[in-house]
Amino acid sequence: MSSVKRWFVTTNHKDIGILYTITALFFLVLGGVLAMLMRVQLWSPGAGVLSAGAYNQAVSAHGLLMVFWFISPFAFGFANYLVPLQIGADDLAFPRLNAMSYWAYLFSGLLFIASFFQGGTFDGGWTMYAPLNLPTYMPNIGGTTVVLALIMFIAAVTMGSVNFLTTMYRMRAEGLRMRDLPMFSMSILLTVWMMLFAFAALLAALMILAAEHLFGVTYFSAEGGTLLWTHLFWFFGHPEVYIVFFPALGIMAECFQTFTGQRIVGRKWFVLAMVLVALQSFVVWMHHMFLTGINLEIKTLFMVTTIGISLPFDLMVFSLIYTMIKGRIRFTTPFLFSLGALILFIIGGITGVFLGAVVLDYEFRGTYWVVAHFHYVMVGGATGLFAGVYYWFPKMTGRMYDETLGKLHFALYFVGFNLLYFPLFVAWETPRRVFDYAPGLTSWHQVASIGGFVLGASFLVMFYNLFKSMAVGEEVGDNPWEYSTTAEWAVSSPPPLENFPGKPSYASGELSFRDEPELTADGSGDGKPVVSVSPRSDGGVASGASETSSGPRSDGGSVRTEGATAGGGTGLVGGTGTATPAAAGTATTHGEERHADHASFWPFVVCFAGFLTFLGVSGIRSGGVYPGLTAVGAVLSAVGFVGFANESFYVPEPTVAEQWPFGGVENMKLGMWTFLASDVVLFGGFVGSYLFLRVANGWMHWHHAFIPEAHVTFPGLVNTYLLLASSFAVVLSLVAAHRNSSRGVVASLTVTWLLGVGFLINKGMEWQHLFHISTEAFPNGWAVGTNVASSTFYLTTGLHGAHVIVGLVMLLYMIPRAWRGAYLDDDSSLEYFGLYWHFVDIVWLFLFPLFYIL
Ligand SMILES: [Cu+2]
Repeated sequence: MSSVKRWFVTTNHKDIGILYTITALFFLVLGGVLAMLMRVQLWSPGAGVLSAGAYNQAVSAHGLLMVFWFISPFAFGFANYLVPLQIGADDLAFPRLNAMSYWAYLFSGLLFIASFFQGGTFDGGWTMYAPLNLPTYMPNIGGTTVVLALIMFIAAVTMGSVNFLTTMYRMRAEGLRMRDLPMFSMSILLTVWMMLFAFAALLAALMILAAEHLFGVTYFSAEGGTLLWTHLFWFFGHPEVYIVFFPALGIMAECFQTFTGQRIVGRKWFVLAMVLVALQSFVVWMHHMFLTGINLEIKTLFMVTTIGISLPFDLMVFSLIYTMIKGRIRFTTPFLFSLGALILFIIGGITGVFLGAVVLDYEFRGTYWVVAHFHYVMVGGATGLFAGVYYWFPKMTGRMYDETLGKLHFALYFVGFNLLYFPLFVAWETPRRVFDYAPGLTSWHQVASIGGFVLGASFLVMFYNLFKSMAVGEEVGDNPWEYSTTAEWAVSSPPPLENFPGKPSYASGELSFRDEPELTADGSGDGKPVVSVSPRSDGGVASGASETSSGPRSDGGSVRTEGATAGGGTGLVGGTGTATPAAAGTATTHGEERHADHASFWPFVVCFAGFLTFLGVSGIRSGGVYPGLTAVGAVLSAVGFVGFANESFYVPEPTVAEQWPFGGVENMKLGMWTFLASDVVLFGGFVGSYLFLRVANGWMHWHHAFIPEAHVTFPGLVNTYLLLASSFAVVLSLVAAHRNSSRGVVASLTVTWLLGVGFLINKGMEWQHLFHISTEAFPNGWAVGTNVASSTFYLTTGLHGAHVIVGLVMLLYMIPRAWRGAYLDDDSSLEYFGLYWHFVDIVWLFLFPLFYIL
């Protein structure tokens, strides 16, 4: 395969990790250039380098690009590359979905860049507050494109989250308990859990916003609408802080262990604290809304939860500090970046408590105090990720970076960062997001601007170092770090395509590799055993250090054999270190063969088609090339999905793996569960918005003033029966499959399909009728944008209808297959479809009373 083509078709997690990392660095540079433009403008009051409008665009694009397109995808690059290695898996659970996640991410970023050329990009700030985010204040097509780009980005995040959760729960090496996950993998686990729910809430907000731009619905311009936006946004936005920071924390913990030769002190408590923060992050969002009219009792409650979240963080900080005190520090570049991240985070955390307190927040809100605090936390997180760049560079490239240049990068970075942001605490009276300020603050801003340029320049050193080292750096073996212990260091650098020589196992208490009969594509298997043994232990234990190796291992450190009786230990090779490079070589060759038929072009096609479609939709109301683009994109999407669905793509599930607590659940089923969990939050966002707006507009007033007489219960009731009957038909298809009756399966699926189509026809007739009523109160019909009630009705039931349509499309794929006799031996596809279909029905059971009866 040619090397260019390889990157377009790869589904291997390591390749995708590299693609994610490089793409994220590209967006870092883009966001960084915008930031430098801002610092030039702020050199002196009224500098006049940027116009007010251009400054607003620079601020907004910088924030959005850094928060969404740089920092989390950068962490996802490491996660893709390392999590399967750390947990002993061959790849992620759904490799094609993983590739699709990357391409959706890339094309969403390109969509963002396209927005700059559509008369101006989004200029309402990265928090996108209503009503500034509405077309009234942002008539540019570019503003709409950014909303669509974010929606596409969330699609990427959701695919990634579902994939990582399934992988980490179902594909761990034998004997690796959840609590013993290496710190980085643990941090990614918690990150993707938070992502799954937080981004679904943002998706609800953005879908509504897109509908305001494209169909003229009124949510955020209605009574209570601006407050609704802040609720939706910050329910996502606060967890996002930890989504950004957790991967960095995981890398810091790994680096602290490796470069102090000391296991994290109180590892169990550290992990517990992270879990607490992840949970608590969802109940603190209102501290962003202390200046609204929410009553003081609720504000106080949220002050308590907010300041309370600093307690588990204190525990983590002390645990890291004690790890340094107890260990012997080696001041390598990754350690320096980890330590720097810790220092920045401590400053960011302390200054954040000021903002979490209601009274102080009244003073600091909307000032540069917030800017400085926020950057100490977020860029503190980025600092931890740069530790990861240096830490894993030898693993990814097989070569060592230049330590002197690495330290120079750190020195410039750390000095530049503090010169940039510390003065902003002093100059805190500068108003946020404004391109001018009072003359008395000039000198502080000039120091900050100089710091900004030093910080920017420090990356030139990094890029030079990495490029040079990739070519001529000293070659390193498997493990250049004396005390690193996680499993990625037990394989060669860079790792072979299939990761491990044989089956990784922790059953003996240490990492070893089982003989594994090589599987052929159909899974029947036979062939030469691959033997390799490495005397390493799990992540979390820095057993090389004399302090720890002498004492008994406690809690998270030791790996016991939980449920490891499976296989009875046959073929397990003992724990003496006789790693065989030859065996690893065999595995590599073999891996390439197997990898070849694990390539797929369709993820790229589907996401490129999505890019065209979204770009077309952004300007569809303004005509020109846009409607044509939309049509081309839609056709190509259909081709892409059909190609994707019909491609034979074989991913074996591991035969022996640690799968607590999802042992009896197949990967697909767990994937479907986690996806539906995020879908629950999406619908929750829509239903919550409806309830919020209805209360804000008067619960009963809503019915009398906004809804016409013609809106009756009957069509909704008919639809309830149709959907319930269709769910029953899906159950019958499973019964038929058990009875080995393919005609039965076809018949019941067809009935399901017909009932679903009936549902849509009935709904279409109802809508058609409502659109065209002509009464005294609604002379022009009751259309999507007529009022807030019609908006919530059409949009929420429309989202549900779209779910029905997706289900019907799935049926169109399944019915012909059932006709050819599929699903009789293996009815799991019927079951997964059933999960989805029943979910859609259950949602309707909530929507029906809310929108037709109450
Ligand atoms: Cu917050």
